[in-house]
Amino acid sequence: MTVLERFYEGDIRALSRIISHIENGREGYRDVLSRLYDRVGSSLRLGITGPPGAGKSTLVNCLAHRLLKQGHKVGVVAVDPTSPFTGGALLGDRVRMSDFPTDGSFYFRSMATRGASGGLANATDNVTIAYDAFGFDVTLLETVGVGQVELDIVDSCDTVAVVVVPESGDSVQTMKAGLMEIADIFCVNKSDRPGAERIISELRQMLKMRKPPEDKWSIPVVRTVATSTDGVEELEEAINKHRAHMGESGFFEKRRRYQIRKKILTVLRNRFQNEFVDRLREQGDLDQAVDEILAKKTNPFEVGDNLYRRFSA
Ligand SMILES: Nc1nc2c(ncn2[C@@H]2O[C@H](COP(=O)(O)OP(=O)(O)OP(=O)(O)O)[C@@H](O)[C@H]2O)c(=O)[nH]1
Ligand SMILES: [Mg+2]
Repeated sequence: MTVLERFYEGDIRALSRIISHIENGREGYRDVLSRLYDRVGSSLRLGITGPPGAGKSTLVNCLAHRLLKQGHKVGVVAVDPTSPFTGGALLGDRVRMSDFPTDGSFYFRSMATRGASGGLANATDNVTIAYDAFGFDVTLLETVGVGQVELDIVDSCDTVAVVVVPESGDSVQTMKAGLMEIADIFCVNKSDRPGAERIISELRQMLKMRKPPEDKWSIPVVRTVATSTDGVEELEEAINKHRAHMGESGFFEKRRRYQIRKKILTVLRNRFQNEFVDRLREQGDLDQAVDEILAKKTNPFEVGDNLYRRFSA
């Protein structure tokens, strides 16, 4: 049996191999993705983002267990571009992989920063395509909420929960503007710690003051203690409510359409990058151009224009 056939039969090892294949951009990976995409349904993508150590992994762990118990099939992707380590440690110290089923209903992957073909956000998105095609109906994406890559990642989520903690010191005013804008739900985790009330009321105040969003969703603030699972049920309810609201208001489809458009552009951008710039680099045209620029015969802009014209002819 081919790997793809085993994948279709629900073999977790085949899923793992296919993801590596795609992630490393090995030969034929686009065809693989294209075939997988035929099986993509409307698996829910849920982003959990927030500062380092906020309890994201612990929350993801709680949510995954709840969803599995309800009969869902769950894929998890953890993205941590700031960490040189990938692997077991990412799910947090309280999370044991052995607690999860190995019957094909659960899979966890952490994304390596380097070697991800087409950039980290794109590689992460490709993993969610593989999950969806594999039959996972929920994908949980954990990212540290800083920087453009993370914002790009959560951009491909249907619902985004932003996790904040009392002791983070970032009072709401100093919170990264980007984080504010991507939240569909605020989760105040570690609310067993002092300062939880303050941050909750600051968030509520801030939400009251902002102008009503286009989709008319009123962003809830949920308090959790992930380590004791307190409030996780409420977090899940908030997620379900958001999903229902998105569906009823037509914004779910709108978001999906936006995501697909973005994907097409990413695919195109990668092809140009790979097949245009990389080919140039290989052909050594650049060395010659550098010589000419150093000899003051031309400049990078003129060279760029000329090469572009040659390759797009
Ligand atoms: N007191 C308390 N501790 C918590 C809570 N949730 C998580 N923790 C602890 O906080 C630490 C970090 O939790 P993680 O779940 O690994 O946090 P994270 O946001 O995934 O961390 P990174 O992935 O490293 O950014 C762990 O020691 C958890 O046990 C909570 O609600 N209350
Ligand atoms: Mg984590």
